[in-house]
Amino acid sequence: MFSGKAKAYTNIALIKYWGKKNQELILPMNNSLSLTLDAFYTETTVTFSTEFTEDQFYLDNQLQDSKATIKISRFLDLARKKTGCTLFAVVKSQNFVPTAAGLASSASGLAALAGAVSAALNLDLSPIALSRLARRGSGSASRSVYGGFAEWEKGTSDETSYATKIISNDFEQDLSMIFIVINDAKKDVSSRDGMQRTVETSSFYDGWLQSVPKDLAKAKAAIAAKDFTALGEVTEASALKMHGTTLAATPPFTYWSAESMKAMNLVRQLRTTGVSCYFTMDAGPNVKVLVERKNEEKVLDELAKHFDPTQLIVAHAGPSIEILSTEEA
Ligand code: 2P0
Repeated sequence: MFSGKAKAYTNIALIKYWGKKNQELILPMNNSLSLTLDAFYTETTVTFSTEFTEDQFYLDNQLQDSKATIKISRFLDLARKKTGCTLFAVVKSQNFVPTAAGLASSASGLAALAGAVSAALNLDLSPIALSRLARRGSGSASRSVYGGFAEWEKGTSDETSYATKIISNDFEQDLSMIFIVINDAKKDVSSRDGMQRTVETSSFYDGWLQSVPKDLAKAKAAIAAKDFTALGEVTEASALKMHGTTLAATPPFTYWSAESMKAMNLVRQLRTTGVSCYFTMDAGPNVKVLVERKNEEKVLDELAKHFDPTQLIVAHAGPSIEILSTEEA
């Protein structure tokens, strides 16, 4: 019996990943840049044993159906192939999210799975190799291998597409990200389907791709200079451009709800009163507000006038992936 356990934190992209050029290998169309956060994480244990007759996947103590398990099996196959291991595995994953807010993240989940399986099979992977493996599970997971800021280099092949840490002189310690949790009755378009539809049909997609290198350079320069305003401006611009592409897809779609718009407007209003803060959004209606830690209370107080306190979750920069144990029995 071999077992490994890992803990990985989620990350939020400041420069977004949106679109794949290779869906099988998960090679993205553009580089992305993220901040790993401390508030949400996943702990995963993978155990291989001769006694198991199939792969099983438990999420938050619930045995998952065959659809969810097949995805995990395919991912395990990548690691099994590396070592010639033919054993079945039991995967137990626990998502740690402050409220029942539906913020489960594939970034922390697939990064933790990659860490746990590599520990169980003694793959002895470098951070780059672990990032490449995590990427095969979910693109954004490639960035959760690192604490603080990370950049996922799009690359041109399985070998050359991976994330690396951005050296930041601890700038990330000055930052807070406030999640405004917006639950919406609308049927979701998954990020996987949404980005693919956009690549294939959106007349705005070329504009998105052209704008990313400049935004990425601005974000990296802002991090190097510890320039919060510049980082906030480019973060908000990247999110708006990404979301703009969905409006020109066929059929068109949006992740924004009326509550998302209300939150974004509040952030803009706060800026007009001299409080520096910026928003970003991902493939859902929640809004995340980037703010300097010194202004966190001020922004929270203002948001609390318009949203229920249970909708507001504060996160700070989080650490890199942790391999918690490797056991052989
Ligand atoms: C990001 N998102 O950069 C972007 C911004 C959502 C919007 O990465 O298909 O779960 O598994 O590679 O990583 C969410 O997509 O997608 C995501 P797959 P993933 O964070």
